[in-house]
Formats: sequence, structure tokens, C-alpha cells
Amino acid sequence: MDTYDLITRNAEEVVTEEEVEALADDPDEKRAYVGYEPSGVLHLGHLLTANKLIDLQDAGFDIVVLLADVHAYLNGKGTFEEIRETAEQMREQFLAYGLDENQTEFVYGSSYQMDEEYVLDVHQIELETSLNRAQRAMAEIQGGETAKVSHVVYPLMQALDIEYLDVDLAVGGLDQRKVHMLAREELPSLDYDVRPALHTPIIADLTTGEGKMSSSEGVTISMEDTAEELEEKVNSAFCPPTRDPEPAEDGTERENPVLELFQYHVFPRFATVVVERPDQYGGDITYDDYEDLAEDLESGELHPADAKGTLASYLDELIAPGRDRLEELRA
Ligand code: NAL
Repeated sequence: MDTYDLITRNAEEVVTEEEVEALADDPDEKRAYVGYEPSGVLHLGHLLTANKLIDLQDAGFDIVVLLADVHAYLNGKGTFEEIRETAEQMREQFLAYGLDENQTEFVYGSSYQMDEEYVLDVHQIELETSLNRAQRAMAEIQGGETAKVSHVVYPLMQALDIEYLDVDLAVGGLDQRKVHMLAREELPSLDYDVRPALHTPIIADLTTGEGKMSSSEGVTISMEDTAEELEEKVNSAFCPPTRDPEPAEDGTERENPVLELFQYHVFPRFATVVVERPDQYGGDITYDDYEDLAEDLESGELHPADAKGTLASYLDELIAPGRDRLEELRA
């Protein structure tokens, strides 16, 4: 795979392709970053961007992970002390998951976001940005009516962080796109450069295939899940034999979350995927490509139940190191 393809594989959106092509031409000494609000236990949403970070490391990038403690505070996630404690746990889980310790820098937001220069820049970007614009940027992260003043400061700081962390590429889930667009619009007004962004897709809810998998609603898969819990969750997943399910009765779009998890979580991390089947059901099948597996599910060659069983065991293998680390930390 060439460098550009590795950098952009499985990305839902590349802003802009030309800017990322320029980085792909010379990825050494380049820095990419993702920010996370500290949380005690990682879930598949965190791991989707982590997979992209691993691709970027393979492409030669240095990685900056912002442990966004001040942002979590602005978003009402607890006392500052509580947030700091969970951040350290989060770092350990990312390393266990496979981020290379030598190529990854973990930065606490609070290590520079209280500096005078930064705070004055926050106020300047507040002066440049309309309330309406900042609110729209935050809409995907913290929904509407109960929005506090902190919720409009949040995206402005996130935009500014791109400059302060001196990164060449911003990475995030598609839910971060409006913040990254705000950054592209507003950073030049502070005489800072515009940086490209990569956005990873949002995985659908596991049991319905609708909307997004969320840690606050529905079933999520986290680093805490045991092999048995994974099996149970995946077994109850929505998995019609198609990549393109019919909309729900009320018209809501649906995806096949089992295929999405194979595409975005399993194939990027395993060179081959083996579906184990007794000989009487056709014997084992080996896939080295997501497309082949999806085609077999559609043709009926691969039964949804076998797809689910295989998915559960690969997810178990993926999260096992982080799960073990969590247990050690808690012991
Ligand atoms: C991501 C988050 C918070 C602060 C950031 C600062 C710089 C870059 C990325 C950042 C978390 C993200 C979320 N907004 O919703 O998870």
C-alpha cells in the first residue's frame, strides 16, 4: 500500500486530499494528533481513531495524544482531580492497545492551556468567532438546549490546540468535523496556519444498525468486556446478509454493524481472518480482505452466526491487552 493510501484508508473524510497528499510525500518528522476527553475505560469509538494513529505511525508520523483534561472539565465530566486520575489510566490502555511508546507523545491539555499566552489567544478567538458559529461547531459533541457558556469555549480551545501542539494533521471521528472546519476558518485570523484533517467513520448502534454506537445509550463494546460479554453483545447484533440494509420501518437509515466492525476494527489490525467452521458446514474459511468477507456474507457462503462468532473472538483478542492492563491498574 502506498503512503497516501495507508494514511487515508478507512477515513470517511479527508480535508483536503491535496494537503494530505503533500504530507504523504514526506511523512517523516510529521506530527498527527487526536484529542480525547479522559475516560476510565476505552470503548470502540476511541479505538477507531487509535487504529488510524497506528496507520499513521506505520506511515512514519509521530503521534501526539492530547489528554484533554480541561476540555472534559468544560464538558462537565467531573472534578478536575477526578479527570486527571482517569487520564493516566487512559494512557496505559492506549499503549497496551498497540500505540508505539517511542512514537507517541501524551500531552495533558492543562500543561499549556493555563498559560497566559494561550489564555489570551482563547480570548482573541472568542472575539473573532460568533456565538452562533461556535455553537454549531459544538452541536455534535454536546447537544443543544442545555448548552452552557463552557460549551462554546470548548471548540475554540480545540481549534487553538492544533496550533499549540504544532501538529501537521488533525485526526478525529466524523463528529469532530465541525470543530476542525471552525479551526480552518478561524486560525488564519490569529495568523496561524490551516492544517488538514482526517475523519474516521461513526459505527452504527450494534443492535439496531441505526444512528451511532454510543457509550451513553445502547450497547457499546469497551475494554472492560470479558470474552463472554463480547460474545453475548455480538450475538445479539443486527446482521442481515447485506452491506446495505433496508431502512427501518420509520425510515431511519441502517448499516450492518457487524460488517462495519470487521472493516474498521478487525481487518486493519489482523492480516488474515479465519472463520472456523466444522467440516460438515464447509470447514474453515480464511480472508485477507474485508471485501471478500462482505461478499461471502451477501452470497450466503458465510452465515451471519459464523460471522458474529468470528467477530467476537477477534474483538476479544484486540482488547485483551488493554483489559489485562486495566485489571493490573485496579489490583
Ligand atoms: C478532542 C477533544 C477535546 C479536545 C481536543 C483538543 C484538541 C484536539 C482534539 C480534541 C475530544 C473531542 C471529543 N472533542 O468529543 O471526544
